[in-house]
Amino acid sequence: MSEIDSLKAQLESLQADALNAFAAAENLNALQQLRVQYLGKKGALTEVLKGVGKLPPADRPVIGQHVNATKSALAAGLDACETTLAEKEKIARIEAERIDVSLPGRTKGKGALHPVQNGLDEISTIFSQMGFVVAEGPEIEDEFHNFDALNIPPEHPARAMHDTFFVKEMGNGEKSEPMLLRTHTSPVQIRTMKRFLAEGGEPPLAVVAPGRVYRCDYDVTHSPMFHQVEVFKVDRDVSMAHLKGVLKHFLSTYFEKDVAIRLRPHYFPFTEPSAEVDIGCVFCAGKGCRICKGSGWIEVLGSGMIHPNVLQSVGIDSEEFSGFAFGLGVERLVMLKQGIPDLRLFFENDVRFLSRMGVNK
Ligand code: 2NM
Repeated sequence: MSEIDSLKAQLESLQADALNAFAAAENLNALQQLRVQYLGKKGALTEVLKGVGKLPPADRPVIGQHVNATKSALAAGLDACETTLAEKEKIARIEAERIDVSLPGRTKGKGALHPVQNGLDEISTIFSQMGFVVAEGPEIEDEFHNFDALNIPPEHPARAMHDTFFVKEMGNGEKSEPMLLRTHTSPVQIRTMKRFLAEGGEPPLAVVAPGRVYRCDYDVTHSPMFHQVEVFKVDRDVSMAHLKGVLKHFLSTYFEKDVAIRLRPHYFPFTEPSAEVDIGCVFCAGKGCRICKGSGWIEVLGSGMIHPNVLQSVGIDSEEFSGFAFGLGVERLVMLKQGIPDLRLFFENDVRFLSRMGVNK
């Protein structure tokens, strides 16, 4: 065989081997290695080209054409295999990353309003819809606003250490004054009446004061921190009849049904006369059950006509004006409305309770 025929045969068999190898490559990496192996600087084709140099110059262009044709064939084969493999790898990757877009999303748990906070909002809203103005005040109080102004004299049992949390005295030296955590929201009422008058206001004045209060008391039915709403209205000729009307409307709105109410004589230092208020049992409709201890009535709040001393202490003429006032415990009302059996559930922060009783707004 002539030198030129031998080279042609080498090129043909190289091309056949290469195209077979390309087709058999399993992935792009393997194909890249084959590209180097056949077309690289030290590759198989370069090896054949070394033989061309030994040919007589006249034969070189002929074999040159063959070499170029082989080169093109290999490049075309590589490109075709590369396209196929790239497509195959893409499909494999998509398969591996397949997700079920119809699955429900993973959401973060949504927070909810604490049932007591919600009760506080519901109660305040009912009163503001009746025209009472919502007022807030400090939780750390002085003895004047928490006690003296409310006709609670220094020797009154409510001022004893066992009921009130005292905090560090305010001020320095001679002018220091005992400070305490408010035991009710009445000091807010006192502050509001004083501010209203100082700004030149004149009754009528109707205020609802929601907020946290503190008493040194802890058992099954008492928490050292709880929530109160206190309400008052001062005007000319305000009477117990107005008190009863507001209570009846409030309690029927809150419990979402026509509830019976009953006033029983009682004593509070800041009201005279004073009354405790019962509602017809919301569980047995007055027939008598475990919740109302067979009486058919449940005590829900304390009330009365604001004591003349209280009106005078804020500068309201008790000869000209009168007022009703009442105060309620929010936890107790929420327990009755939602059927919550134990006060402590409100403060344990058990997520099972909170997610069941929490309110989404
Ligand atoms: C109660 C019972 C009776 C009351 C009195 C006042 C104020 F400041 F206007 F005089 N606010 N709330 C009051 C009256 C509170 O809670 C059981």
